[in-house]
Order: sequence, then structure tokens, then C-alpha cells
Amino acid sequence: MNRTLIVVKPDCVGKGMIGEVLKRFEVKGFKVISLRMLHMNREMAEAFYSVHREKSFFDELVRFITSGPVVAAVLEGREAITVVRSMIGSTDSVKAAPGTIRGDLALGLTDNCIHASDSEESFDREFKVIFG
Ligand code: FUP
Repeated sequence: MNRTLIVVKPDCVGKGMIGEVLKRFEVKGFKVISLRMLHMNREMAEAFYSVHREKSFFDELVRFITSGPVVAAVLEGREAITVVRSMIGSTDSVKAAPGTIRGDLALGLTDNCIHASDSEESFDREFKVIFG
């Protein structure tokens, strides 16, 4: 069994899509083993996205993720990181395939509905920021 972390972002929480997003993972067979609603402050957001610190979009990203409440969940199941990444779709929602969460529920690049850990290292860092 593997674990991964997802964050339903402010755009998706604002649209009332928390249940829809969590349902997709539960229907697929993942277990929600931790759940937290929070409003990230700047310090948390910078630590959460520390790998992007040097990127041109970093400030916009931090501003967006701190703009409203988010819902974070730890999901457990077979190949969780890989399967959940495939379920969320491409980073840019306009390129995300229909059937994926971003493909179905979002239209933005920064405001793309959901985050999911892309590696065990990312999971460890993100888990500490949100549940540590
Ligand atoms: P992803 O792993 O699909 O969430 O995408 P990345 O780790 O590459 O990027 C993290 C977040 O930065 C994305 F969710 C959206 C945002 N982003 C931008 O706002 N502009 C960009 O040009 C690229 C990413």
C-alpha cells in the first residue's frame, strides 16, 4: 500500500467540488486516511511549493493557494502516487484529458483545482507542512 497527498485548491473548494473530488478517489478504491480543511498562510505555502521557489510563477502560485480555504487529504491504496497523478490530469487544465479531474472540473493553469504529490519526497515534505 502506498500513500499520497492531495489538496483541493481554493477554486475547487469555492465551486463546491470537495465532495466530487473525494468521491472520485473513493470510488476508485483509495482510502481517505487523513483529512484537513485549512487556510494556508504565506509561510506554509512557500514551504509547500519550495521546489518552485525560483520559478517565474512562484508568487502567483503562493497568492492563489493562500486566497481561500483548501482541503488536504492523505489517500492510501496500490500505487497511490502514480494512479492519483493520472487521475488529476495535465497541469494546464485546458490540456487535461476529459475524464481527469482537471479535465472535467477546471479551466485554469494556476487555478487547476487540485494538487497531488509527484514523488515520495514531495509527499514527505507536503505532509509535514499540512499535517505535521
Ligand atoms: P503539477 O505537478 O501538475 O501540479 O504541476 P507543477 O508541479 O509543474 O506546478 C505546480 C503548480 O504551479 C501547478 F499546479 C500550477 C502552477 N503553475 C503555474 O501557475 N504556472 C506555470 O507555468 C506552471 C505551473
